[in-house]
Amino acid sequence: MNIEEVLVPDTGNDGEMDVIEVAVSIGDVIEKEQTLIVLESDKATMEIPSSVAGKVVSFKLKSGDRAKSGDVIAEVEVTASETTNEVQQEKAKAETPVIEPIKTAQRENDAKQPPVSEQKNETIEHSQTPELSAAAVHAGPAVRKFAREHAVDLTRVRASGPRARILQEDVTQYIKSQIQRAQNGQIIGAGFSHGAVALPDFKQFGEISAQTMTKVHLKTAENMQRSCQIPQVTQFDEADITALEEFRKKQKNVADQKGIKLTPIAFLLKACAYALKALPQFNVSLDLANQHIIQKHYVHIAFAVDTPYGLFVPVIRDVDKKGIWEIAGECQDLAARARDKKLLPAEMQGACFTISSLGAIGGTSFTPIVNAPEVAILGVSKAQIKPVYNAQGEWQPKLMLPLSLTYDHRAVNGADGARFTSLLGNVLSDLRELLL
Ligand code: CAO
Repeated sequence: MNIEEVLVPDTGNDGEMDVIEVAVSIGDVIEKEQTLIVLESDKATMEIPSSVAGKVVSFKLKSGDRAKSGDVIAEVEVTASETTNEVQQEKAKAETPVIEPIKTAQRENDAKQPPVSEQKNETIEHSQTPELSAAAVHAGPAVRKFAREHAVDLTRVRASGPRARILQEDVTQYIKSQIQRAQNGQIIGAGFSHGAVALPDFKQFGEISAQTMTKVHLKTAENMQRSCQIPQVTQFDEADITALEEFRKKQKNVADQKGIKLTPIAFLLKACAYALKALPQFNVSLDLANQHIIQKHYVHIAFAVDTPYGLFVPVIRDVDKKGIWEIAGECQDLAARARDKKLLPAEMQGACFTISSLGAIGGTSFTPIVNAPEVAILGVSKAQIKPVYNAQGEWQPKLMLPLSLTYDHRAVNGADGARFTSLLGNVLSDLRELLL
């Protein structure tokens, strides 16, 4: 077993330099000239390649250390072809690659590059698992830095430089192609890199396992992240649904005869349709590219369905034109098919507004996220009996339903937000309003 020490070569720098990156780990099988570490002085950054090929058996430096010419970087168990007789050592020395510092000017230039997020949407493809580690690819520190800043996994980038070296143009080209694919709808999960958090190695804290995210999960996460960029405000209110619940319970026999489960969601859908008609500024989408407000003259409302496969959001069309039984029946059918994964894509499209009802589960309030390009969403929490002071100066037990209306503040102003929940409260506390 031939173990050789790989040293920091003569870099032309007298003093110590910072180790800013360690590109291999103990146990890695490396090739000759593969980058081991990246050193940085106040003038330049340079990658230090290995002078031998083999297996790394020990590593003497870590990120944050300081190193100078002659310091041992690693011990490598050299492969058979890399024998250590003196002649070959001399040959190896002669072949030691020239260390070319990346000029500070170039690094500054790199730093001046606007992040891709400012140029176009950032993209990452999540569907494949890289076989190589990023450390094993051939790329200079400036390119690695550029890739890191743009959340690009270098193992996915095609190299066009000499000896399969990845150039900055290759990374730029990769980003462009990913943007193109994302715009063509070829990538699910595109856009995650915006605000992405660099993950630590969780194994250092304890046992972990990982499972691949489902397409539903990825799509939901992507939509949520995109929607979170909207400036949105949540308006809280409570509706007195004491009378509504009495009425609903009285309908139990009729409901049984019809084979329909009548739950609060049907009334909520109807009340929201009423409010969308009364306050049409909530029934719009913003077309900012063309500076248009698109007013919808139909009232299609989506409702979130919790399923073991993730969140599905089917849409009930023309809610304003339908009666409570029809709405309740459709709701039941769509929710059942969502849980069986049998919804058609068209049944999840075209909504003007969404309801997210967590009332059957619990909670006093929450802040739902607007489902763009819709401009508002109603969150519903668990109804509870509370003492309410009435106009006659008496405390009365009332069943109060918590409402959380989140709206896109670019489309709707705060006063209208309060008007919407207040109107909903009136309608839900006295269904006769719906007749007016
Ligand atoms: N307060 C108190 N009780 C409520 C309630 C509320 N706000 N809403 C429903 N309930 C009651 C119902 O009346 C029913 O009780 P009864 O059988 O005694 O009448 C019970 O809770 C179960 O209701 P349900 O869940 O079967 O029916 P639903 O029509 O209210 O809800 C659906 C349907 C599809 C909205 C719901 O099943 C669901 O999936 N909710 C989760 C939505 C979700 O995940 N949102 C988060 C999205 S991310 O923001």
